[in-house]
Amino acid sequence: SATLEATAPAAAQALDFDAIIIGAGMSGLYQLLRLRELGLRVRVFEAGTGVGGTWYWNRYPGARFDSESYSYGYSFSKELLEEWSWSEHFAPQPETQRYLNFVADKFDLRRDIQFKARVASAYWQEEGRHWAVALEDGSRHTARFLITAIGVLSAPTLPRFEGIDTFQGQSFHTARWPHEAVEFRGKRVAVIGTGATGVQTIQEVAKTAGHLTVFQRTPNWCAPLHNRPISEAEQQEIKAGYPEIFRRCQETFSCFMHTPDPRATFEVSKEEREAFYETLYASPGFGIWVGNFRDMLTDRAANKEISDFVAGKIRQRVKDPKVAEMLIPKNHGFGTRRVPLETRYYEVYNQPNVTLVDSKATPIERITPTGIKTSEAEYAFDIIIYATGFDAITGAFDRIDIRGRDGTPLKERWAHGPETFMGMMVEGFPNMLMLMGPHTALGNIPRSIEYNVDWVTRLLRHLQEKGLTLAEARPEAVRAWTDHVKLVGAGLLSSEVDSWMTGINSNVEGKQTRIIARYSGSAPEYRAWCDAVADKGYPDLRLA
Ligand code: N01
Repeated sequence: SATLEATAPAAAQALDFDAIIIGAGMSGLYQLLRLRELGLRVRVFEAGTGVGGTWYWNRYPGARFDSESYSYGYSFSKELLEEWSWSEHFAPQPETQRYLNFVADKFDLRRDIQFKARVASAYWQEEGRHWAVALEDGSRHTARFLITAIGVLSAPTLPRFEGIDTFQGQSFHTARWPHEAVEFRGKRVAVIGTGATGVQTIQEVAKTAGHLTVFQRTPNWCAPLHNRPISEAEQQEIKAGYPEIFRRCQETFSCFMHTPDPRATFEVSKEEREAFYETLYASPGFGIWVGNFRDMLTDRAANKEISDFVAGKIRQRVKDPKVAEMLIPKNHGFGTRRVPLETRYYEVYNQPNVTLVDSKATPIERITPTGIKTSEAEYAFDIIIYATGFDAITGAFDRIDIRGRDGTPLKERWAHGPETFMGMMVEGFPNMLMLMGPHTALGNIPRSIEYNVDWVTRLLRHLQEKGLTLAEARPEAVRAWTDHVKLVGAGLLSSEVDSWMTGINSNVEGKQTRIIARYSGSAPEYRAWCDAVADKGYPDLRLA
């Protein structure tokens, strides 16, 4: 019939590729490798000049892991695990970039990656069942499947300050840092923003800057990283222990090596509680955030206990009591936003070459040719660093003109918040698979990436084996998943706080209303949902 005609798939060989992957970060690289194993013709389009995604772009001073290096790398290849040695428990960005280049070389990935290729649009073609992808350079490419590997924090945002283009010194967004070294010695430097990025930048720049002025709008609760080099003995232990490390990451709530303590805060005595907090504060990594008492992020009184403890630490570490108070968050509890991990961050504010400015009390009014003007004073700078974050989770999607069936823009489909099936599929956007899309489990992200890539690969193998060419989430499945995501997000103290995790970005129009943008249930629970869908033969998808 005419209807059947109109939706008949194009012959595979008439399409440029079987799959187009957008992005050559950790998701895109691994997905390319897996799809090659299916014998598919794959092309990766990458905007940068090299592989690595987040670790390619974020070259700002002090950038490093907050996850243990050996829990963060890929787990899929024994050989790779054997060959690569991390030098520090929390590796610095240049090392991670080297690692991802090593992976790209080892698996000969570059021959299917086109660099300096930013995707401008992707339109679903119902007739022919494929995606038509256009790059910014005007070239066009077709593929049966479109796989987005565009990251969660990849669309950087600058403040909408007047005069931002008039500044005559050097200025950088941390996620668009130049490939050449920037010299701070003797310079007057401003950092705007005190999220995880700002904290890492500040503690590094403060070492050499002539004078550093930090513009803080909202203080965050930070905790010590306790990084150190990996000794030869530890290296051997780590390599022998990989199966155990990754087994543990599979079992924990958010794929870190740390997992919540099964006890509730007030089940233990005050002394025991304090001792536990002290131990966590003295331990490396995210233990104090994701290995704390199980009710820390749901019970207000429990959250106040740990917040008071960390506030006490800040008061001990910062000499000027007025500055210490400025650094203690007042509008949200510990852990309800992403906890930046730090190395002598608070001590920076005891240095004579560092000034903290409260840019909530005295807002930045404009950028001038020579510096920054607040409601109270004018400052002269040689360098301004914008550590102002990202249009998170949906931002990278919004920057591509993606249109599904009937030409519906994805942005429009998600106007009131994302609706997905398991964070990987969207109804009305057939054959589009998202890696780390909205409503997936975040946590220790590479663990989620590997899982999602494997799930997508299994689906594509299924289609291949059955001779099918279309997969689309059914509307009722999308509704069920979206409701589930909302349910597990309800009751979390973090859902009541403005942050990129709740979809807030003061610099982006339309991002002033909190949404549930991520999946906040446990990773094992997430995997159980997704596995069940595949095990049952994909009843939640329309396959054709
Ligand atoms: O971004 P952010 P980030 N005027 O959004 C301020 C991951 N990460 O790049 O809080 C003045 O957290 C803004 O102020 P406020 C990690 O998941 C990982 O730091 O909105 N200030 C805030 O202080 C992290 O959570 C690692 O009031 C303005 C800051 O800029 C995520 O990336 C390392 C402003 C933005 O903080 C994002 O972190 C680093 C304005 N107009 C990051 N606009 C590792 O694991 C924004 N701000 C290694």
